[in-house]
Amino acid sequence: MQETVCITGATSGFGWACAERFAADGRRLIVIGRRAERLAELRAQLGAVPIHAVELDVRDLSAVEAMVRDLPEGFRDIDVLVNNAGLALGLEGAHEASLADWENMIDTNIKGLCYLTRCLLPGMVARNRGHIINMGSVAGTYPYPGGNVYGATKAFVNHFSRNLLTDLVHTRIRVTNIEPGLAESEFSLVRFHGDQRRADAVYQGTEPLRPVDIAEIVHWVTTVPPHVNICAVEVMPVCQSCGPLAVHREP
Ligand code: NDP
Ligand code: 8X3
Repeated sequence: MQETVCITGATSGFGWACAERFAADGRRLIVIGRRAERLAELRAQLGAVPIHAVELDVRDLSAVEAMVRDLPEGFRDIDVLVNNAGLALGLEGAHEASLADWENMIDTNIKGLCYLTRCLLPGMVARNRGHIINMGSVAGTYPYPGGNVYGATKAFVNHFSRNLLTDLVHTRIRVTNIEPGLAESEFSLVRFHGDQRRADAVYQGTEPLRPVDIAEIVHWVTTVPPHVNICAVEVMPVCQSCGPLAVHREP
């Protein structure tokens, strides 16, 4: 039977690359994002693959519920959910960061991910079959200046993934948290509210991870034998490491 894979945030970066990777493997796809023109582009690029594209804001619970309710025949039994939609906004210290940005990150990275999970899990449990792959981050483990709420949302994703496993231990459902480090996509352009020069500077002089690197890992965790669960994958480019603990010294 052909597996159905649902990918949020498929209009760019990791999500787009995951759609290409799973399409190459002959999976049936549900691709989700807010930008309709990108969804149309993705659909055109993937050609003959069975694909259901949904223009959806994951922060909107009733829209998520409607999306699940209205899934067309052939796309209802989702085998893999890639909870990838997410964003960082700003890099200011906690005392000067934008509260609107904080709310947006919490609503997208935490609440949106919970909405998709909660709405799709009952079907997976009823079928005793499924895999939830959450897009965490190294920022969920290692703090850095200005990471404040973004890092905290990814720490939520890490712990939520582990808690899901405990709730689902009586089932065949798998849960994986992918935790990438520096990767080049539209991530920094979004973080810096469209400032291309600031975004480019993030990757200058580095060889960052590419979306295709992450897509390979996301695909791989679905291909191990059914009794094996890859709980978490932390991945950084070779040019990155975790920093030393900081000590402030008076001059
Ligand atoms: P991109 O900005 O390239 O892609 C983000 C995707 O999320 C887009 O498809 C965007 O689609 C979608 N998205 C954002 N908000 C919403 C929303 N409210 N509803 C639906 N879709 C939404 O970034 P990446 O591919 O790099 O990021 C993907 C995930 O990986 C994120 O969760 C990010 O936090 C995480 N990550 C990224 C790293 C990096 O360095 N790049 C490292 C570690 C983790 P649209 O705008 O069309 O809605
Ligand atoms: C994205 C990686 O280090 O920019 O989650 O926060 S980082």
